Amino acid sequence: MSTNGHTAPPILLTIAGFDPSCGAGTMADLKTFAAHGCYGVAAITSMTVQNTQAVEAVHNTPSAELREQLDVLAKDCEIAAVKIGMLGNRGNAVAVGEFLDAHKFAHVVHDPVMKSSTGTELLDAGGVKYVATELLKRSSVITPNVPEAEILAGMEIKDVGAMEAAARKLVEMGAKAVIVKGGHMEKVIDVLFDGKEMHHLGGDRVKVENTHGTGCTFASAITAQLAAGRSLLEATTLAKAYVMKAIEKAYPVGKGRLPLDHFYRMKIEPLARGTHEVPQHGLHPAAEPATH
Ligand code: PXL
Repeated sequence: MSTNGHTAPPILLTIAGFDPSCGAGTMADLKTFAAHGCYGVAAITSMTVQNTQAVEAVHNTPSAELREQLDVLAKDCEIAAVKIGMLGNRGNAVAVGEFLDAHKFAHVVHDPVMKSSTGTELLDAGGVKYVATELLKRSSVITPNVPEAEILAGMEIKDVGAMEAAARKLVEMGAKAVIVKGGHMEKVIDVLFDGKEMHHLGGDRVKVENTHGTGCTFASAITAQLAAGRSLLEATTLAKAYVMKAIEKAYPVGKGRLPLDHFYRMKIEPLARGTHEVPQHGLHPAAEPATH
């Protein structure tokens, strides 16, 4: 093993789609991991063709290739936790299910993405069925939004009571814990059920409609907090605070939805450009500021 004496931070694996505009999917996940001091590795389930305005096409990774990506990482890195996002289709969902069975990961956070915020299908019907009957049993926690919880639990959700009922139903179906995200509801409450206790997580209404990648960011922040040893309730509370702040600080990159500012914390205090960052042997002369 090559080492320089430094210890690696927790290594987190995201299994999700690639969004070239980098607001959602693996890139949102990797930015969130980095913002939490973790090292992210990624297996791509799907190459989406999208910008901040729309998803124009979806090219799912062939399942055999996804398997190769997962195996090459697992045989090399000590993975502290796994985050699952867009799967694309049943074949890829099954590949992920088999991967989880082959390696017993300490934490698996599954955001059961089904559609993009602009309405494009990101998981086929067979995939939805596999998630409901098989994959949800293999996660530490699943984080559906209300439309996804309606599909997985097979019930209509109109209020917080129904969000609770759906969370209970998903636990009956085999999920260890469920967070039903109420971002689409009148009252912005997330419901967390761990099979024993029901918790409500409140929050200010932030403009989720205008942003992109909030679900990916939330699930990734939970993953990082779980890997840091926090309880699910603590992890979720901290992840919610992080995502709300990152939404508040979202900025325009293209002409469409706003990507979050995953690194807002770095701007609370200006980054110290201290002399400690200058190599001991000094900078190459070409890098010195020009004299006037
Ligand atoms: O936000 C859901 C989502 C997840 N993953 C990928 C996406 C999207 C939405 O567009 O593109 C790759």
